[in-house]
Amino acid sequence: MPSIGAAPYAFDLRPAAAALLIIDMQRDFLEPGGFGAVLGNDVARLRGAIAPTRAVLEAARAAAMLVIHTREGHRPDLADLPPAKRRRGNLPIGIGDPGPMGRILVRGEPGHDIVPELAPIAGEPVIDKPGKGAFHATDLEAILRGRAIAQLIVCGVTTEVCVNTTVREANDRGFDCLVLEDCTGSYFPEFHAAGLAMIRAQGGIFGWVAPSARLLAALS
Ligand code: TIU
Repeated sequence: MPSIGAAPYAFDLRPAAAALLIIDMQRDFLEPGGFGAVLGNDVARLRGAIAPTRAVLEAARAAAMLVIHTREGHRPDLADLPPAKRRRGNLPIGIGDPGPMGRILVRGEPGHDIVPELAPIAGEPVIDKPGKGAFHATDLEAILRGRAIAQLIVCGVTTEVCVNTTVREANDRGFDCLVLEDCTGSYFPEFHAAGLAMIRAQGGIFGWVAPSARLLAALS
């Protein structure tokens, strides 16, 4: 069983029981003109996570590890968009409105797609999620249980929003989460640091945190 140096203590990886979960690496969050930019954020802050996540994705594929991708977004008729989520922020352009990459956070639109560097391949489930957490209103848990997955290697954006929400949901469902710090990102450096600190605090109250190089070494 490979032992991965992590905080707050070593993570014992069981590759056959582990899945790589890549959260919301979508053009709407990582490229100009999407939801992240509409919220007033500098999307360049997230792009540093793409290359390390790509390396982890290739290693997971080589190790025949289950890879799951998520996308935050809504039905074109917006029937699954809570009015509160739509209203939030009093934005001039919000979810469902036309933007430079199509309708913001709407399934099937270019901006909703995963960035090309991390595009899913055949056999990798893609979870379309209407919320911040990947377990809310999705079949993620059924897919994981069906494959006897107990450990999640977590990458994606943003650290304090969809990554943290998902890790907390996973933790309450009994999954062990290892979050790869350089494969996550936030528009706010201080929230990135705090989001990772909150996961590993109190003896790993929500999970473990490690640099991706440690996982790559364990898988090689
Ligand atoms: N705004 C922000 O930081 N994040 C989101 O809205 N969604 C995700 O984190 N995926």
